[in-house]
Amino acid sequence: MTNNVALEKAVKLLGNAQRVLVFTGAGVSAESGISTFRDSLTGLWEKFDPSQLATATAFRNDPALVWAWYEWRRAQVAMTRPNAAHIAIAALKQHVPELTVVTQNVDDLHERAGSKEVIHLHGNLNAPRCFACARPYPLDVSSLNKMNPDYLAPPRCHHCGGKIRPGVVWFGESLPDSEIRAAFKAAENSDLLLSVGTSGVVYPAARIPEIARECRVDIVHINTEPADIATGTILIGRAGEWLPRLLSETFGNRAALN
Ligand code: BV8
Ligand code: ZN
Repeated sequence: MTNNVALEKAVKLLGNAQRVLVFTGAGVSAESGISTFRDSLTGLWEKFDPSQLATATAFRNDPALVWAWYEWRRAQVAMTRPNAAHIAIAALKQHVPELTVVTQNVDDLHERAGSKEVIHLHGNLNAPRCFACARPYPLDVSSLNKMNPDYLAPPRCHHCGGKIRPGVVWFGESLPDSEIRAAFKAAENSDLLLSVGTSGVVYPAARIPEIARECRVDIVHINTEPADIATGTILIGRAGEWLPRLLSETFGNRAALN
């Protein structure tokens, strides 16, 4: 299916949709300059495999290395801006009766583009907590290291002296119950799933398009690569290009601006 045929189909689906679920992965933040997991991490982190760093074991073994990686990522996010894809997703709210945004990303770019009540399945970089007593730790932006530290001892909990860890869900950790339930419920009850910039390899988040398919929900994928597992309508290309186009073709020219 060529992109023009796929776009025509997607316009029809979005134009008729009452309950839309947008499900995003690292690809939606790529055009803001945030490295995805699949392409080699830029700069300091080329030599590490992210799934080896995004674990509690890695943090136990080398807390300063893991904390430095997350602080580098937090600085990357703080120094960039939402891109046209985040802005179009936020704008969608004005055009569809019911919109749910579920993300695997740990950045706050959806919120900074204007999306409200974003469901973060894998936590977020701005909510660190104590590794020992789980109390939240107040991180202010000024503590962001703009340099590329490759070694940064994590701060200590004011309450128990435990190491502070990033507020994300690591591999091998359970996802927050209410978030994953809300996401699965939306996947069952929506009439259109827009899956944007995700390779669909990480579970249980990757169940979302599967549940949608099992419940006969129409699915539109937007991805720079033709994901072979994808079924439904596939727009191959950048989310920052195709999402605004999809909205303006469906709702008129200024639709994609929030
Ligand atoms: C758990 C936070 C169990 C941290 C992340 C089956 C069931 C349950 C678990 C498993 C299972 N099979 C395997 C597992 C274990 C594991 C897993 O799924 N492993 C994978 C690797 C096989 N899952 C877990 O460990 C989960 N925990 O299930 O616990 C349990 C049970 C009982 C008791 C205790 C525990 C936890 C998973 C969460 C891990 N945390 N993130 C951090 O960020 O550091 S995952 C992280 O990787 C992201 O959040 C995201 O989810 C994933 C990366 O995927 P994407 O977002 O899709 O990004 P990716 O780079 O892969 O792809 C980008 C895509 O965008 C590409 O397709 C590219 O083509 C496209 N793209 C690029 N540019 C653009 C674009 N598209 C459009 N426009 C562009 N410009
Ligand atoms: Zn503590």
